[in-house]
Amino acid sequence: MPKSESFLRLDRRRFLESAAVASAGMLFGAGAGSAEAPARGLAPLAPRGTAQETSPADYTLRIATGPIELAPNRIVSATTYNGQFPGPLLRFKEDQPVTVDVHNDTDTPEQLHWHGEMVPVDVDGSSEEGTPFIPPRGSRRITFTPRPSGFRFYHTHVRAGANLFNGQYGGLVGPVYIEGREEPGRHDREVFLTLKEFEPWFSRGGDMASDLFRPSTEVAALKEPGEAAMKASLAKGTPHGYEVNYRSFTINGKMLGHGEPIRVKQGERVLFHVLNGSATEIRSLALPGHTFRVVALDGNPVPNPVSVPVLWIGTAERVSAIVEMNHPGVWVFGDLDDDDRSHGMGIVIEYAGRSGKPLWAAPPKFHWDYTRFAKPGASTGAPDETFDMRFDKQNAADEGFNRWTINGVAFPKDGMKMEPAFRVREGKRYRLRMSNYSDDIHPIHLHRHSFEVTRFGGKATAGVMKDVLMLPGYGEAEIDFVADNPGNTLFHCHQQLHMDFGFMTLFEYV
Ligand SMILES: [Cu+2]
Repeated sequence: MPKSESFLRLDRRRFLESAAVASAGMLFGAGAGSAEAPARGLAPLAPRGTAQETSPADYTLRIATGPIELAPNRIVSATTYNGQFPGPLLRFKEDQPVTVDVHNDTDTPEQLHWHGEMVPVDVDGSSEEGTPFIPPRGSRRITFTPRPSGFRFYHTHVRAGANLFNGQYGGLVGPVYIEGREEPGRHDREVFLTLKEFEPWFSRGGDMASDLFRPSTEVAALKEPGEAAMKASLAKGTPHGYEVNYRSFTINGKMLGHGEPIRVKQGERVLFHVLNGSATEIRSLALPGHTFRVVALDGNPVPNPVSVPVLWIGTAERVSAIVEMNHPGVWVFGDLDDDDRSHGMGIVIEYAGRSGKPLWAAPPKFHWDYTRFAKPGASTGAPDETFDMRFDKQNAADEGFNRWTINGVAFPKDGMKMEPAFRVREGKRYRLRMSNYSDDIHPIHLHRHSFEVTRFGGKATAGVMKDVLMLPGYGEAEIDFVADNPGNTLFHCHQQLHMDFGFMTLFEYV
């Protein structure tokens, strides 16, 4: 039985249990049933006895905190969907409406964001746009039409701030696959991998510089003022702003060597759908002796599927890549970073008939370049309007955390008070010309729309459609999107520390 069907059956049973609890509440009267009144300003629970409680949902997700076992004797407390990490793989069919019940068994309001899907504001899972919260000890039923096809995901969208149990630091991440009429690439089987760190802690170190991009994506006109601002701050005796580090690293919730290996046969073509579910980290992956034929980025088929020895995956990005299993052995499929890999960021690939200790070998040096997957020589039409976006870091300016600004404005922590900063009209094409005046890489994300990468690393490009883009340190990039999904639209850096401390803004349809 495909995985998704077993989840569906489980969900139906869970729904019946919760429906039984709800009717018991009715028998005991309003007093017992309404002990947990929704907090002020939150969407009320639907009235009892409506269709909402008499027809089962297609899927049920239950948000609750509990223990998850990353390895023997490494059991951590985390908030998850349905008591598991990652959350259940939800398989939808493009353009076929689904109903999802989301129960929140925690004491704090929740938001469930359908990342990469073109859903309305009411469903999207962003309070900044206007999505109602899932109340503490309450639930919310949503119905929407999944689109576009491809590899998407769902995750919490609440602010964590300095609380490392909240937001995406916990286990609230799960994969979504929307089946379209045509699936990219020829393959024998599919494997979903969710990369995620646990046990976060703060440090004062500056982030390590990374040379994952080529050609040199640094722009002197951005670097000089950025470095000068940092130098001035440190000269005043201000330490570096807080960064987050982790003690445990996992793929599909298990540290390297502690989950089931991926068992393969020689000659098999395995399509890996890799999701970086991290709150803050950029990840890399290599499989010794094998290459990855990248067929889709963020779930969208790429115009030019080419083979690469290494995958670089920014926070919230997805890569779908086919690996032809033609190098028999037992291998570590893991992160290039020795320290992260030795703390768990990897999974074992085991060929049939092979045994022994899994082997790792560092791949050749390789730089990541989105334009590699574009059609050579293709160009894109002119936008109707271009917005300039300048991103700045104010070192340790917000109670020891770096404050982030877009065109000089930090998004307020009480996001409800933000006036949309950008205005768009339905049907028009917009270009975002982004300049990063900081040394950090920013995985920028636009909600409810896909965008086309139109300039990267100083090169014009076309045809690569994404919903997250790693903007290099002191780098520039341009992305175009068509305003085709009316309603407030959130734009933010997907690095949790950055979005929580200002790196967000709103687009408004007028
Ligand atoms: Cu960022």
